[in-house]
Amino acid sequence: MKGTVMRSTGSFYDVLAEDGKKYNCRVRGKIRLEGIKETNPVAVGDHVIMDLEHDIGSITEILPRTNHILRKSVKKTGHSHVLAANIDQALLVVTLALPRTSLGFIDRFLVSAEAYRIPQVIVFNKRDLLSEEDVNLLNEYMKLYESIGTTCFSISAQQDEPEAIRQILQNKATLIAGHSGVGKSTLLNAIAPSIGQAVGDISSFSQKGTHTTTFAEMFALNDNTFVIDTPGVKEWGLVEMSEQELSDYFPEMRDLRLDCKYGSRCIHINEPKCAILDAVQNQTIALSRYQSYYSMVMDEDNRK
Ligand SMILES: Nc1nc2c(ncn2[C@@H]2O[C@H](COP(=O)(O)OP(=O)(O)OP(=O)(O)O)[C@@H](O)[C@H]2O)c(=O)[nH]1
Ligand SMILES: [Mg+2]
Ligand SMILES: [Zn+2]
Repeated sequence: MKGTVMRSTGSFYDVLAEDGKKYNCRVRGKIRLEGIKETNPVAVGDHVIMDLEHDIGSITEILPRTNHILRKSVKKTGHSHVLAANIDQALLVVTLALPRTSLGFIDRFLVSAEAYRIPQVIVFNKRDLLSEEDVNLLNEYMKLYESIGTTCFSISAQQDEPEAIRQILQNKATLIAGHSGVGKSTLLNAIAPSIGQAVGDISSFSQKGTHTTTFAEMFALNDNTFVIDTPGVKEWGLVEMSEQELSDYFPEMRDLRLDCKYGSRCIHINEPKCAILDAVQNQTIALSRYQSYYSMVMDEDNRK
């Protein structure tokens, strides 16, 4: 029988099978997708084949993935963790305060998703907590990200009816990501109360966040609409990519870089007649975006 992995605890998997029922499964034997060196062989969102014996399932095969999104292991073992597979869209929840999400973090996330050709959405949450000054900053950020083609929303998941966000989720499998405490689970509960995810307690909630959600879990909103709630991440390790490749994943650099004097060999750091550096100079490329680019190029850990 075919099914989709809805939840993984590392050794057990909840699989939503073709018959519409959920089964608790284990992995039988050694199954690995070819060329994958991740710590978890089976990820949320995977389409699998399972055998059923007395209501207990065993996953015997992982069907080919259309994509997967990785998070580098915290320990630098060279292994990565597959956060989810077969996703159509990645929605990043961010907050300007409590906790603060940096632009560097946002950019790393966008680049990771772009590298897998997964369309991105940013939700700026906790609008109710913002001062007038913060709102100005928020508007600036939204303008910046909309200008590079990212869909942005600003809401209070606690107070608003998130109808517009509900709409963009329709008929897709969407990964919900972001730091711990930004309100990912709160947002999903507002979108569909039946999800009933636990939400961080305000009294125990520190600025650092306390990891209320501990496993990635997929929920079906209807037959074709799925959302994946994930535990908060502190940092995104990038997929390994070459220096030349990186600017391909910045939409505002992608086309411009063809005009650099050194063409595809230019890494836009200090080369003469660099179209990217010129664009930063005349502010067609935002300085914050270039700074993110620069720190990623300089980050040895990401090099192939
Ligand atoms: N003021 C305000 N608080 C919010 C809003 N959304 C969420 N919160 C609060 O923020 C805290 C964290 O919310 P969660 O939904 O648990 O955050 P999370 O992103 O799922 O966190 P992890 O599961 O740890 O990754 C809770 O106390 C929520 O009540 C909002 O729009 N405004
Ligand atoms: Mg959560
Ligand atoms: Zn250049």
